[in-house]
Amino acid sequence: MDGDADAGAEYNPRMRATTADPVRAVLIAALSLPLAACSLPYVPPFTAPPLSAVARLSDSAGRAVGSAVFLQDGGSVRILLDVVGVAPGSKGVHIHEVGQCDAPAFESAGAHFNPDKKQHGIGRSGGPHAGDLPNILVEATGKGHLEFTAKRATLEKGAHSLLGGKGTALVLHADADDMRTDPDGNSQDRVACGVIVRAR
Ligand SMILES: [Cu+2]
Ligand SMILES: [Zn+2]
Repeated sequence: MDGDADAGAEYNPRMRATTADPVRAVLIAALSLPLAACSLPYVPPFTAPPLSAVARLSDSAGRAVGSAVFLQDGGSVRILLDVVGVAPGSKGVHIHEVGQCDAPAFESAGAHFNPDKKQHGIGRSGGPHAGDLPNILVEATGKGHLEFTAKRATLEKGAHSLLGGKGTALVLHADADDMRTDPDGNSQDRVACGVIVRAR
């Protein structure tokens, strides 16, 4: 187990001004917020930070087009996704069941993360997949932001863990997810992908 002193140094707020890494900046900012579900606030070095993970998304040409932070929030996972340089519009985004992003088609990421063998689509009877997320709206500037709490996922151990077995990946699609068509909401091509990895 890592020493608490190390954890305190790693998340020292004074580092915020010097970091140039957007994932790290978002993570540090997020960890600085009080998390309602936590019984104790994160006070380095006295209490441990919540479990966290990150994904850096690359498109089919290998260009970096976004990043996501995953924070354990009680029995759920809070997800904060930012994309840049993406074609505008509403786009499907899901957690897929294999932590492997082989360009250009990203088929290596497999199907949607679905440990409970449900049907696809948020709000659909018989659904959703644990990896189903709302669509992200990408503005004309090519930027988009999504925040969502995945209630059927965890960063802890178990069948719903995003960090177990073959791992998982966050995948952005070309089109919107209709939230009713199996298996992928008719969201078309996989345009970007990032393996979800533990942040520390
Ligand atoms: Cu997908
Ligand atoms: Zn799905």
